Amino acid sequence: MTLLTDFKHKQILVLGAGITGMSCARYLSAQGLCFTVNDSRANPFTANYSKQQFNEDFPTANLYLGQWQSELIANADVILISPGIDSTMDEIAQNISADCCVMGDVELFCQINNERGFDEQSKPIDIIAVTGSNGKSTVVSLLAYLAKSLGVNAQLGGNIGQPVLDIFTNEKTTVNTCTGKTLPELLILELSSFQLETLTSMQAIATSVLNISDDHLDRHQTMANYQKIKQSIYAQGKLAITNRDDIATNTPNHSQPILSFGSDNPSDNPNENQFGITVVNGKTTLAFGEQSLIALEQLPLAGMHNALNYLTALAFGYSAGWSLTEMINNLAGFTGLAHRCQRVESNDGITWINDSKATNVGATIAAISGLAQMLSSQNKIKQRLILIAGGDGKGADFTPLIKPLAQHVSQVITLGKDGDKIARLAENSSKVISLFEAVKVAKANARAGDIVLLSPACASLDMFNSFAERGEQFIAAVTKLSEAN
Ligand code: UMA
Ligand code: ADP
Repeated sequence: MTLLTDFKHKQILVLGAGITGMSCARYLSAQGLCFTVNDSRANPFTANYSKQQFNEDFPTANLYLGQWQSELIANADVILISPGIDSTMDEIAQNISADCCVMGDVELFCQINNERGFDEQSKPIDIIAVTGSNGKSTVVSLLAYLAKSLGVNAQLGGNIGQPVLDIFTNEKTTVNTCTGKTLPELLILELSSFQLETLTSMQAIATSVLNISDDHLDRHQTMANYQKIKQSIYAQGKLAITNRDDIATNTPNHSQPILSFGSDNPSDNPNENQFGITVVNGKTTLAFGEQSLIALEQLPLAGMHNALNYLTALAFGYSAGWSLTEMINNLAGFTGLAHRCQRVESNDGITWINDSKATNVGATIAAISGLAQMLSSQNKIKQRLILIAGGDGKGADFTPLIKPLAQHVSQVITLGKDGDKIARLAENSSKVISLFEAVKVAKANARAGDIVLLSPACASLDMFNSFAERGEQFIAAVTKLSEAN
């Protein structure tokens, strides 16, 4: 019996009515399955969606908003839970029956995808899967860019904001104009720790934990637990891609084939499959084993963290059988994603950098070190770095910031719920109540040539709807004050 045939006889409950929950609803509805949706918030929908629209789209589904429904949870045979919902919270955990199957949307996708392998008419979609504390979106987007350049019919999915079940929901309606096929041949999957918590059935070609630094400890409690959840990705792939600079990314399975990347010289032993950094004629260059690939100065994304992102993408492409030469030829065409260390236009001689996506300490350290490295390589020792940081720290330990702040940052301007905790770590800090004020204070203190970096080390949700909104407001403030010059 297939999973979906089995689902016909089950009470299915979708917990969460956000991006994920709605994609589950679309998928279940397209399969003609009955389901109920429950969200603890009174109005979880975005401005262009409503309860009335839900009832029109899914006339046979029930929708319960405003609180968790203990009876519904207790009676469910299958619960499809959104990643942002913690299944261990009392109101949920205490009501789930012992024989209820709790899974995430990615798990459901993978179980259905695996079943495609049992049917002679179909074939599972190949998957490459990326997790890590930072760089996931950059790496998967770079991979998707390379796939397109190489003519591979690939699709992005997962935490990047594209729920995977939509791939199957749209199967009958979306035809790729180049290939004439309805499904992609490859899914490039970004996975958060939340999604990994409910995932066990993925059978990927290759997986990677890019790096591990303190994040989401308000949910995962300890670093050991967070690391274990991240590492669970490796058991669900044939080949593991690990980071030699970060032992926390190692795979616990010692018999698994491994490719690795790191900022050191790669081993020239071809059996070790190492991507790394080497110096050729004085130029820092990406390399694979003894083969040098491309000088970093020819690539648009700066900083050692981005050099590692390039190497990871190459390692994934290599594991999927793509030509290294073709990938290298196309690497420079990818110019990066918004809100990740992006320069903001201004006419005041100050270099304003929007790194609003730095929602944890690791990302902010990478930004500070990358910019400090850039200043020193250009011999700009007199230029100063001013940091704007703060927001919702998600229970993080901020102390790893102490050293980079002392070494490279002349002033820290803090805001938001946990701004004070960051201010206490620096000698020269100022507290403000809005992002606009932060930009004003930075501008008053910066000289031409200085860098002002928004890299909050915190989530944005205490003051903004998203990191993107925070970044947009930063750009607007810089532009407004620049025009007033
Ligand atoms: N909800 C409750 N009660 C709660 C928590 C949530 O009712 O206590 C409801 C909310 O009202 C909302 C729904 O659950 O209606 C939201 O579910 P969700 O938080 O899982 O969010 P989605 O809209 O489904 O988006 C999720 C991911 N969000 C989170 O993991 C928090 C998105 O990642 C992802 O893009 C999307 O699925 C598609 O896969 C965002 C994210 O912030 C970008 N991820 C974190 C990160 O990158 O650090 C992990
Ligand atoms: P994620 O999807 O994991 O959040 P992003 O690519 O969106 O990763 O980048 C998030 C933040 O992390 C940005 O501030 C970015 O500059 C920084 N960053 C990107 N790649 C890395 C990396 N390899 N190591 C540390 N920080 C990184």
